[in-house]
Amino acid sequence: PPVIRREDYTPFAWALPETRLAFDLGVEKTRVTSSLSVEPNPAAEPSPVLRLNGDGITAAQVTVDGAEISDWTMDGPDLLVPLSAGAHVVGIVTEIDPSANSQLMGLYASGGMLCTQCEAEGFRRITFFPDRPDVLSTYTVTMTGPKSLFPVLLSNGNQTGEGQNEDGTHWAEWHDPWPKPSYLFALVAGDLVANTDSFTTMSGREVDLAIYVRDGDLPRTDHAMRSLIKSMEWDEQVFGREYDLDVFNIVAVSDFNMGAMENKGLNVFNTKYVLADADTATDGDFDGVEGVIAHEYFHNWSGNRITCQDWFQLSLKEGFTVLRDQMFSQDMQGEAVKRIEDVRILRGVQFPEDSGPLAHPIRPDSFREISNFYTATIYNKGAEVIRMMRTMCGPEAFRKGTDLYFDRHDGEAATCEDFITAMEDGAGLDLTQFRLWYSQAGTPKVTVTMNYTDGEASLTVHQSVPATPGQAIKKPMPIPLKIALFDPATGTHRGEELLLCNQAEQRFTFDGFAQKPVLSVNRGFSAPVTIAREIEDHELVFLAANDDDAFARYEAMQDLVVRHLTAASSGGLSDEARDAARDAIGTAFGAIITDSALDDSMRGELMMLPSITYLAEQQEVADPSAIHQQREDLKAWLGVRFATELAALHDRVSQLEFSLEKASRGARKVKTQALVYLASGDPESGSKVAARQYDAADNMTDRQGALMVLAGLGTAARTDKLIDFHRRYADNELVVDKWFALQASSLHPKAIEHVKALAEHKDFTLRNPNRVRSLYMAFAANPHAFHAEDGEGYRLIADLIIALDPINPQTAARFVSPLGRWRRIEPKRAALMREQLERIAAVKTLSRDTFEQVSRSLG
Ligand code: B3K
Ligand code: ZN
Repeated sequence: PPVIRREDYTPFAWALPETRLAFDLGVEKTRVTSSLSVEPNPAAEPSPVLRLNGDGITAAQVTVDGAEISDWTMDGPDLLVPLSAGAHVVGIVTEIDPSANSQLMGLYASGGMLCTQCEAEGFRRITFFPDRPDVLSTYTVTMTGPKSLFPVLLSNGNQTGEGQNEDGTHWAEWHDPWPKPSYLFALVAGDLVANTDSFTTMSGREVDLAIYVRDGDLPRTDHAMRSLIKSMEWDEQVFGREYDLDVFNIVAVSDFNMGAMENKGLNVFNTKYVLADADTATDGDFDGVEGVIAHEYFHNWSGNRITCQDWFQLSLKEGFTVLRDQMFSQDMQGEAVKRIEDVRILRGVQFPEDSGPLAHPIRPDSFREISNFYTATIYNKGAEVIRMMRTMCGPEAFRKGTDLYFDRHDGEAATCEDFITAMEDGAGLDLTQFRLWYSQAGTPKVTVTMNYTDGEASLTVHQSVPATPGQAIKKPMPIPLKIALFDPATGTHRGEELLLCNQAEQRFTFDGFAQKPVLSVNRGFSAPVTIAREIEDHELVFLAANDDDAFARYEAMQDLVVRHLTAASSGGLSDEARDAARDAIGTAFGAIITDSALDDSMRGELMMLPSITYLAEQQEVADPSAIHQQREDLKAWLGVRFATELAALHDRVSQLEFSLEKASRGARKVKTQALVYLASGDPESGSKVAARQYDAADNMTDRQGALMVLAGLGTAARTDKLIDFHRRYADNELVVDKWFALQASSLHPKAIEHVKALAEHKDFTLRNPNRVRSLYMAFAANPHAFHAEDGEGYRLIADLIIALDPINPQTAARFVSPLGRWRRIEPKRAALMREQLERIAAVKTLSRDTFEQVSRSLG
């Protein structure tokens, strides 16, 4: 498959002011008749042919200005129509089989309904079209189909007509007045019911809201509706953005490759991000719904009104929209805890990506398959980069910058450069050097050392950006570091400072200290970098107890544990050194679980040990089983050392009534955290507490938490509760997904055997991405099982990739990156991982998606 390069961008030769689509709908056969009005694009080189992209489709008929033509040709998958200069109407008929579409790109069938997914290049599987984001057109869509099968017919924009036919079919016409690229097209036809509401916009326009689901799912849509309304309000208040159609529709679909899709006026969602009630969804699931609803809604401005010139600009809409949804969730749920969660995701997923074979800048320079670039780098690092702009200029100036961006580029297909320039002009930033964040991959490493003499503290900040594939040499970047210097005697500091570090090495001095201050650095995670600081354990204990920046407090606790586990798992830690480190960790941990000034949801964050992935990331070459072992040992030690306090904590929070309020949610978080340590310290009694928590649960958070702990134990309660859980929720596919995931991610020594057995379970299928992910993503993210010494975990994932690739290449390719980490794993396992990558590479019929990921990983 060819490489596509950013530098090769040229505008399309033709403009398409209007697009008419008529769908004659059937699950096995759908006929698509398009009518494209085209005219030469004055901004492009003229061309005597109109190139229309296709993928796996053939044209039954092609007309130009009403007359059938026969001199059209195919160039690979694309249709070429010769055209003289001037305006024309090109008509094309295609026939497709939605029921055979297992890739879930284009028009496909899911549980009897028909739906679409077009981003990035799915529209070309429906009809021939210039399927690129910079060709904007106004769409009018007519759908006709049997009313019994498809009582609901939806597309983008506003409904403009409907009617019955004598043969039992009916039809609907939808018109979207906003010109849009083809990737934002959507169609849904099915037997659905709706939760409806309405919203009055800031200028007083009434918008009808509807969330469409299968019949039985209606009671689980209230949280999604509330989230939508809150998102609409928030975007008006915080970004000044108003909604622009008379309707906003959301449809929930069970078979979906990702979370959701922001199609204009018709968002299509994975059921996982719509359906939630206390019995079937955890607090985390509730937050996921709120965050994804917000994300897709916010795309209406950052993505739809202003879209991307080409797919290299993907972070223009995704990075910005992730920042917007993070800010929204921070406002809804509390700033500190949400920030910690977002950083945990960044470090757990994006940092490893940035230090591995798939590293790429947030604005990539080339790709083979764009689906492979919907990554944590484009999304989450992209959000961090824009967040840094906001940190540097402050919220008011930032708003001026975004206002200018929306104003200047409304209705356009823009570039990251356009966004940067609008920020410079509107927010008053000079981003000349900052642009490097768009072009350089790799997580900067920052080292901070402090010299203290005669009342003066001087900080030396050194930065380097590691080499990444295709980028050997890097330049220093502007890194905004928030710091504070604490007086250890008083436990206070004299104000936060923002240091802008933009050279390889810099020195900052501060004076007037009676004794050596304690450094709190990268407060609020002001820059997406790794920090190495010279600091004593007792100073970290001090910060973990006293820092007034919640993130920094969390970070101090993490650092304390990371240092110890890194040393312990690389071997050669003396007994005295271990005791000293555990003592320090114990002091900090004890303070956290007993500090009555701390709210429980923050307590829950502070109690969490760093993940194995994050710990492995700290070492050039890691031994996952050594890290796992040391981490488990520490957990058990804490569980024993604090058995009384943890039991008391578990008791206290178990008294609280269920509600979705902050205090009650915090209590649930701490409840399962306490259980985790108790069970680790004493599996027998922990199992009893877990079984009690399971039985007493009146909500999924407590029930899943208890079952998660039980799934890792070898007790009888494990089997009992797993059977009970499946029986209780057998008809709820999202909860059955949890049942698979809990077993695949368990600490049980036989997790790998369990996964093999579950793959044969009657409820398992490769056709449903949620189910595949619930078993195999959970497994690939379970280090002790995935990294089994004999390589069985690697083989299992390779087998999956090979089996899934012909069915759903986009989802299959997502499983390559866990194997691609081989360079950072100890040599024996690394060889076994590589061997599996080579086995996949040897498959002749590999999809473009999987081929690209495997070859980069071997590279
Ligand atoms: N824009 C979509 C992602 C589409 C992924 C296509 N492979 C969802 C989102 O980011 O909001
Ligand atoms: Zn998005």
